[in-house]
Amino acid sequence: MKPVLYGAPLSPFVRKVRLLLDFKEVDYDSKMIVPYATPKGYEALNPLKKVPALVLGDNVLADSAVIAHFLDAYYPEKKLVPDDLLLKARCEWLEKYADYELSPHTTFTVFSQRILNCIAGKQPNEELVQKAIHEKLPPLFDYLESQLNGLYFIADELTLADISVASQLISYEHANETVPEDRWPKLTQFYQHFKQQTIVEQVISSEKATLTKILDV
Ligand SMILES: N[C@@H](CCC(=O)N[C@@H](CS)C(=O)NCC(=O)O)C(=O)O
Repeated sequence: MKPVLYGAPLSPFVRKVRLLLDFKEVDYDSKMIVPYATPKGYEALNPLKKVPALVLGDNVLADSAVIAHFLDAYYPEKKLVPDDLLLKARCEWLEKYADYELSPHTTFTVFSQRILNCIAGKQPNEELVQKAIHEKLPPLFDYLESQLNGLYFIADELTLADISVASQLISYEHANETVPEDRWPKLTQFYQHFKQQTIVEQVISSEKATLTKILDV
């Protein structure tokens, strides 16, 4: 029974689940659901009408964190959530930090203003974008910088915490912004290393192709 992931690949929350499935080498199907334009009936999969949602047989799950933790336990090969209780809690914290602290700025301001507005034929509000880049994100990046002691956020291995943070930074980069290396060298090194993995390169290049296609229309 293959899981079916509903969502749009440019969503960082969908990307998080896709990357988790790809790293775990789990075969899955995808169904395109465009956020803010969900088809009638989608609320049966996610009552908030947000992406992602996941269907596995007769079971339906909503919310990227819920989905990711379920999938990690359901397919126990190559665990991406640590078993150790304290490391697991730290992983959950960093995932929550990415999903709820970074995303309002990386995704819902910078990416939304520059990319979604462009797709909708609207001008970005650069004032909001600049405020996110220069006022809102620096303290959040400072915290992430303080949490890194190498190439990963937790111990010496890839976890869902890395995937969650990087998923937000990928949206930021799609909107032509990166973390400046001179101010946040550890975060930059983490992100560059994360992106160099073949699985991530493939996801990013397919997203870039999608973006080019949408923006060229
Ligand atoms: N906490 C949720 C956030 C999901 C989310 O906000 N998805 C956005 C796309 S990036 C969405 O579907 N927005 C549509 C809406 O708010 O109506 C998760 O992790 O799944």
